[in-house]
Amino acid sequence: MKSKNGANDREKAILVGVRVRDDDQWRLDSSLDELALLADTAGAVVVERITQALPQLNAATYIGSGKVNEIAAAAKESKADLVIFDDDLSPVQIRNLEKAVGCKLVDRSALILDIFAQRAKTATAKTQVELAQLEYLRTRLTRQWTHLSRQHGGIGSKGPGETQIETDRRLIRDRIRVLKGKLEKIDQQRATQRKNRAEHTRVSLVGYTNAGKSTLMNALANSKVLAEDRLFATLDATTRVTYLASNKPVLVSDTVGFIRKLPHRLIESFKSTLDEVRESDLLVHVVDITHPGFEDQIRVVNETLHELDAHTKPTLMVFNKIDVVHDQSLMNGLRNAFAPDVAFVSAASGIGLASLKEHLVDLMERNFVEVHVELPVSQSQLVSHIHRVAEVLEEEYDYADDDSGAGIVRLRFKTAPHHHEDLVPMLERHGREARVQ
Ligand SMILES: Nc1nc2c(ncn2[C@@H]2O[C@H](COP(=O)(O)OP(=O)(O)OP(=O)(O)O)[C@@H](O)[C@H]2O)c(=O)[nH]1
Ligand SMILES: [Mg+2]
Repeated sequence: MKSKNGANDREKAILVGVRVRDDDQWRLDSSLDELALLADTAGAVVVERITQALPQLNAATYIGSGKVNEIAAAAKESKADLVIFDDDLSPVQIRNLEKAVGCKLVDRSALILDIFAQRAKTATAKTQVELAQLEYLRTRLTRQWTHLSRQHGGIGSKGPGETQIETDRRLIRDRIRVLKGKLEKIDQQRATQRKNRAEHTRVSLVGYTNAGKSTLMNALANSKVLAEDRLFATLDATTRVTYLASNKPVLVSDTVGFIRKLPHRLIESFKSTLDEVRESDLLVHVVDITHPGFEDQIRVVNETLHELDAHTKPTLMVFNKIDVVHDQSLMNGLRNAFAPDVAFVSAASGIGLASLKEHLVDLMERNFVEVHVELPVSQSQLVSHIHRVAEVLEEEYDYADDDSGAGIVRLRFKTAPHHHEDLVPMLERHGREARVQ
């Protein structure tokens, strides 16, 4: 990793954060702490932090002109290579600020995109990141183009810049089309894989970046997914089988971590990876209880789940890293707040894993749907299918008195919501179904 090399070849960065109206200082500080981690992950070394409280934002430069001068002076003084803004800026604001400050300037989204680009390993992740980057670039080019065309506007003034930008835009558009096509193929492959695994109950590990999802996945499934003390160690979904208390296997998926102000286009580009979350039966929301801002992180994860339309899924809250925390009253408070669907673990040392599995079974049982159905015995294939995807609690055959072999089978079974959805049309066609909550 670049950032582990000597400090000399690392870019020097100044961080800038803004507090608007009633944002509190603590929240700004913790957001800047996180921005510093992001900068480090991207390979830069932070030389200074500059903050400003503003009654309202400046359309042209985001911050006030006095602050712009202060940043310019600080950049000169510390020989900074770049300035990183904690909020997203418009292309115009970036251009104005770069001119005034005299060095490269990036916003939070661009920084996150850069990290994703550096860290993407799998073909899927690389394709998703490239798409997000091009979408980001495209919005910039569009506006720049408007700006240039106004500058050089008028008859006979078609400047070379404009032609170049038009060519760039076309190239970007073409490339975006190719990447979207690639992702569509990946989506189809993944959908087929998911169909092949459809008999299993599916659980996704979700949570803030660095919460310990991959470590937990490794502990649950005995796997060796990369887990490290870096933001965005995982950029693609990995799925493994694990066994809970019951003899039915479940599929656990480790996914990309969430972060405050995750660029929207990244979420869209990561659709293939995040479909895993959307199509799960249950979620395990992993929280780093040692992080001072873990409550904020929970909120950010919940908001992102909302954006993915996965916020209504049955969720087990799992507070991780309890090997480091010994605050009993904090844990009691959390247990009460999230009861009954809460567990405390140390994924790294294995503490609490048995209890986590019990909680997961419990959550599953409470959210699974119980079905009573009567089917003609001739529907033996459907009956076998039910045995595969559900836990059959009762099964009773009733044959007609004649020798025709006709008769009915009464079944009572419990199954995951997604199996129930698939089964309903089949059951409606062949039997009389009664759903019991
Ligand atoms: N002390 C302690 N550290 C842990 C525990 N679980 C994970 N960690 C550490 O937390 C860091 C992040 O762990 P990961 O499993 O990579 O976290 P992640 O949620 O997968 O992170 P991303 O993939 O970046 O979103 C690593 O340095 C782990 O060793 C734990 O139970 N206790
Ligand atoms: Mg991970």
